[in-house]
Amino acid sequence: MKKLAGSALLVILLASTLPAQKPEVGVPLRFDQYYTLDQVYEALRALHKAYPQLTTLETVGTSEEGRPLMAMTVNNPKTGPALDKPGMYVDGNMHGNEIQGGDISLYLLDYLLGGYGKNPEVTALVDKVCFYVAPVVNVDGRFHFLADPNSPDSNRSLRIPIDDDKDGLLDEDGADDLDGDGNICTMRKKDPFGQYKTDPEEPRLMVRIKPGEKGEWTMLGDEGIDNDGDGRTNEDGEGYVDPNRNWGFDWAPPYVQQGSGEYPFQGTGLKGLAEWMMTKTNIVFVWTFHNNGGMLLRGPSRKGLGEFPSQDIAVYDYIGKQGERIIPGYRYLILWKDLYSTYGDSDGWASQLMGAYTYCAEVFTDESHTFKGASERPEPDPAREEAVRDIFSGGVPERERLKFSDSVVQGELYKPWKAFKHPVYGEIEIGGWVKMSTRLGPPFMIKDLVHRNAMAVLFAAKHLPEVTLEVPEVKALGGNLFRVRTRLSNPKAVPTMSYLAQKVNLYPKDTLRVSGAKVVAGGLLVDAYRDQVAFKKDRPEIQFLVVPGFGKIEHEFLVEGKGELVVRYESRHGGKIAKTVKLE
Ligand SMILES: [Ca+2]
Ligand SMILES: [Ca+2]
Ligand SMILES: [Ca+2]
Ligand SMILES: [Ca+2]
Ligand SMILES: [Zn+2]
Repeated sequence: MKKLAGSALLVILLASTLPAQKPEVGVPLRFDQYYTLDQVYEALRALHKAYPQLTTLETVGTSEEGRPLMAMTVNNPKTGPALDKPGMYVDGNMHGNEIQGGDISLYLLDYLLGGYGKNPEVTALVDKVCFYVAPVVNVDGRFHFLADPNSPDSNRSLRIPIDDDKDGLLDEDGADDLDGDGNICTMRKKDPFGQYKTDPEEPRLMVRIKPGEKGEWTMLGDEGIDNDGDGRTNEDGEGYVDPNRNWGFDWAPPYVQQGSGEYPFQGTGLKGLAEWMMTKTNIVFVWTFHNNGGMLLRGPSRKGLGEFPSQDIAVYDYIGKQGERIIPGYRYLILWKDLYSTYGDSDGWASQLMGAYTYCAEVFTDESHTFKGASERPEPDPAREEAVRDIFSGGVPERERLKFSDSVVQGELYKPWKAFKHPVYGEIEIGGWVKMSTRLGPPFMIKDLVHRNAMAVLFAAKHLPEVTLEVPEVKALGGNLFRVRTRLSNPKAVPTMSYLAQKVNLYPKDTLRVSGAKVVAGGLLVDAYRDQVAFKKDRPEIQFLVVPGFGKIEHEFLVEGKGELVVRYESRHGGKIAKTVKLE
């Protein structure tokens, strides 16, 4: 062995004994692993540092445990202030364990900012649209899900202690990582009178026995002990306040809607976010990322809220069906009808109180962890395709997911059963699906998922209203009298105000104002060929209107005067435009 100088030896020793340095988060961001909460913050700061002109980074709320809820605005100030452009709002990770939304949001930001000035489509979009992105809504949830032992389904809640079992104690008995492997897995016990037996096709799985069959196992639920000695195990874990049942529209108490919290917007971060959103009056789309099942859901969240106006459904269908094509395997569905009814969710709040078009994307499909070759797949059954209600029962069986784990990620998703001595149950076994399974694709799948979901958002963003104002006619009628016709047109799918917002008179419609001359009469031009005008009786110089999707709206004014006439259009969702014409 070659003799090493003392200092060189020391370096080698240090390198081999110290833990690897956490790689710094730099731009462009990487999507080969899920970001921890700290890395999400770092990534947002890195994006802001790299693109200071195009971004604003704000803390819009503070969580129960004091963590900042951060949101980034992407707007090019050279093409106008943010509020003068149609707004696209995106958030993710409202449920603490549904972490992909955070990564999709970061990808969207990185893609927009990195592509600006390079890709003409992206450049045009950033110049036209204002993006509001809150990658992680449940910051405490993301932190704890990744840092603490969990199952794929735990740590969804806001960190508001709730006495779930009404015993006077708060969050006194959550699941426990008995074997210290960082996962909350499942407990089973050998029991000749148990209700389960070993799956004959897959010895790691258990199946329920049929009447007359001999049992082999009793399933004891999530890993854990009875922390408070009340005879029940894991009956009161953290929360539970469901951040997507705590919004202030159509909220219902917990005895009607489980997990709704003690009152609407009890979540401090959630409240801050909602208040911030309310100031962004230009938000047209609210796109929220959850997991899982491969669904692009639109409202209403409850049947009792009534169906959306048909013109709005046309918009939802147009965007939703294109989303299905961009993200293979995803289905565009209706929340209450195809999934379940919910009270107090963010979709209802955003569509009914902000007048936004709202999609809830349940990302990650069972199909993506299937283990069937193309020739092994059953022919599509048209009857099943019709029955979208069967979406959960039609999932990929555990056996198949286990084969996927074995062969595609070398067993990483499932812990083999291992003996454990439980203080109450005695000799048991612990094993099953690990935290980073089931709802979350393994890291090699992240990039495809974040890219396709971000592209569905971009398709919607491309269909935000793009209003043009023309003055096709200034006709002298003699004296100082002129006939002026205006045309507002929009070649995109989305109108400048949702029909739901119009129906409930949620906020003032768009305005078209004529100034610089006396407006004698003015109104909607119903038929340009026959000169039919629906004249507005009072204040004809201000017209209230909505520019439809893929359409136009025309007005006619009779004005008296000379010189310059100014026509000004203002809209929450359609921007601001002014045009000057000469009366001569
Ligand atoms: Ca309790
Ligand atoms: Ca464990
Ligand atoms: Ca207990
Ligand atoms: Ca426990
Ligand atoms: Zn969710």
